[in-house]
Amino acid sequence: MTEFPFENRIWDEAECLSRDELNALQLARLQDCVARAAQVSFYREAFAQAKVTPESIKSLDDVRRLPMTTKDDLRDHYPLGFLAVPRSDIARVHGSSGTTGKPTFVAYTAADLELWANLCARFLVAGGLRPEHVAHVAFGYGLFTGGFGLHYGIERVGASIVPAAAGNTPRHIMLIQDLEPDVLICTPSYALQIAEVAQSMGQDPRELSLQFAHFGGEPWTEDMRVQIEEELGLLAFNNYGLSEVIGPGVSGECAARDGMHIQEDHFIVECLDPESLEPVEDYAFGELVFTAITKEAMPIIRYRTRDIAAIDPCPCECGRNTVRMSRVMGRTDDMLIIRGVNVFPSQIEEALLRAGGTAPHYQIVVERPGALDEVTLRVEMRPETFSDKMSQMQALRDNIDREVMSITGVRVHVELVEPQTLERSPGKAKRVFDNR
Ligand code: DLL
Repeated sequence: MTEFPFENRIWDEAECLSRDELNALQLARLQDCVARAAQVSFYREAFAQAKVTPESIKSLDDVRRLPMTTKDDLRDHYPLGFLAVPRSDIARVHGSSGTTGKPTFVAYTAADLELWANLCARFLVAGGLRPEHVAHVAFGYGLFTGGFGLHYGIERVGASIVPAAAGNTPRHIMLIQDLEPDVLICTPSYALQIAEVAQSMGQDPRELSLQFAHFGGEPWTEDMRVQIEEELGLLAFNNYGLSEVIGPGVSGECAARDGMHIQEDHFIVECLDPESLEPVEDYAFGELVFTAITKEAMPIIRYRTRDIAAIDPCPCECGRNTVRMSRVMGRTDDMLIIRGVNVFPSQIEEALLRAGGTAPHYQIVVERPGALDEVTLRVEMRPETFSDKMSQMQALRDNIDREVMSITGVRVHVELVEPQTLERSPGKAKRVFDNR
């Protein structure tokens, strides 16, 4: 038995359904979902083409007969062409930013918002949140689903909230010093920024009141978890979600911290080879595809997330029988192909943390000056290792180069930059600059 760092609690009995009960519930909900999705012209046409009706869905495997949905499909029906309910039934709209300038909107009925708060409450409780806690939310409150999603989840648990929102790091530190929250909620990269700014203000981040953290919204590595936990003196939990599917609350870690439980009574997950779209084996990495089977405003069918992760079907010691997803290794659209080799930014991050001696702030710049791709890895030095001695700097560069080579098989040009010179973001960190 794994020793849990705190008492294991379950928020909702539905999290512990047996596999048979869960499958029966998923099938009934999938049939309903297909009936509701037929209100959306995109799906109505796609169902007709694939000859699918709600009655023709006889087993969970039939999900594979349904059409897929991509971000481009949502964009093509901008702003709200995927609504399955009248506009007057919409209680709230959120959006995810895209590279095209216009966001992709997602809509919620009052019942969807109720469900969403419950889903967030589930993973927060699984990861140690209790009614007596104070939670500091440093996610943006706005179209981004992070702030409001987590906010109402915390409220549902009955804990108290400091809705600090994103940006102005010294102010976050002041609020944490004065209001003494137990739990920090933000992106993992922003947690590091909070630790760094606290240090520069003469505040040891380990001395702050924070005991737990729930991080999500961007990929991070296990080494990064170790580093954040050391720097801030807390226990960090991973949670995952995306706006198109609901926002945060799709999955999250329990006290065992061995994968994120997917909330399968509301989302059917598939893990597919992104090229062939055939299912991959259990534990193998593939693209996650989700069907949101209970959402009213925008039931989404087989949404291609572009997130690469693996699925572990084993029941967990915490009592939940839901499948668990691994950390997201990267996104198919984040994956760099360097001289023919696939490289994910998370692999570079792992190499940097292994090499040590630098701050966890980096940029990957890819260029093609001639026929070949060239990668420059710009890494910030730590103030204490920032040294004028050429020989020490060279040794550090060589070390990083060796680790990157051993993890990715690709040689990079390492550029060490002065502390505090790479741009910070209060939300998701931008790591890759592909100038090819
Ligand atoms: O980031 C929802 C969210 C907010 C989840 C706060 C957790 C906490 P989007 O802005 O639509 O929604 O971005 C979704 O972010 O497809 C992943 O690529 C990435 N992502 C989210 N959580 C994680 C995570 C929110 N824990 C996209 N690990 C997703 C890795 C994550 N990547």
